[in-house]
Amino acid sequence: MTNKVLITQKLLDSCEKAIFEKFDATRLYEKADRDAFLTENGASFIAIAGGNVDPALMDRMPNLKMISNFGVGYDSIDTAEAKKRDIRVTNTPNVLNDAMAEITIGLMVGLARRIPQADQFVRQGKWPGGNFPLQSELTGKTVGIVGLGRIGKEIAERCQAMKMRVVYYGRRKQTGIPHVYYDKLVEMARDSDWLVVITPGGAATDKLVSADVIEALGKDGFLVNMARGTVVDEAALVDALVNNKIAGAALDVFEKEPQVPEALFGLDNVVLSPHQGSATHQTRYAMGALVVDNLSAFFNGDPLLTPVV
Ligand code: 8YV
Repeated sequence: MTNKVLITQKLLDSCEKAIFEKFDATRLYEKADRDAFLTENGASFIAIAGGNVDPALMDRMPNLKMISNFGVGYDSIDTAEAKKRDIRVTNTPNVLNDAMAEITIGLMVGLARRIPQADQFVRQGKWPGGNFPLQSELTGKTVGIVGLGRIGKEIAERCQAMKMRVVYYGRRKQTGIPHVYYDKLVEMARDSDWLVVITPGGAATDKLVSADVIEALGKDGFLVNMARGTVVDEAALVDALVNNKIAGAALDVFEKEPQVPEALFGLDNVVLSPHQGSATHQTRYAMGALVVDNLSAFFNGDPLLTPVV
């Protein structure tokens, strides 16, 4: 078997470098005419590094046996179709848990204590004219975590360090978890001061945070989305923020990245972040290494390190 790898999206430099050193690699994303390239060469590739793999791309790559995704979320890969075709899929879990949890707390504090606005207040020379308005704080508040998975648990631990009460919503109650479980998201939203969304994206969670959930969170509630833009009904969220139906939102992800609803730009009750949950040197390096290690395991015939299919 050859070790031809097709890179479907721009990856971290160190990751691409290692892929080129270890395998016979090609960057699909650089090809001016991808269609023509795939017609001529698609059948020669055994593996993909990166995401954005739909059945149409699989059709063009009849010998594809493995997809090594850069990211814990693999909603850009049709895994059901991959399974049908005996294509293995791996992701990059765990190595990003701490970075994700860290920025989640940062965005929460930024939103509650209005750090971006306070910075502007000082820079714009407004301080001598009077003090910055008082803010809210996390201490003593209830945070509802939507998706208490590996990252969710790290966020929960840090929220407890902020002296918050943690509750959670998920498909099922987990054993050995001390936090109160809700099987209805609307009810958890009603009982929470903060809602932190950190559940996988994809069809199963599409608009899970619906207009009803946002309404239940209420005018004193804050929403934080660290998952995927698709998990929240973005139009309903924008409406709630514009009309002060909730207190505020911190958003790291959006429905149509890198496009962000312009209606958010002028709002004072939002903190916006360009999908940078895992974007630190050390975490992205570790994610890249895992992408490469999964490819190596596959080509060596060893068990995959972090398979999802
Ligand atoms: C990355 C992510 O932004 O891991 C994920 O699922 O969303 C992020 O860590 C993304 O995968 C980089 O392409």
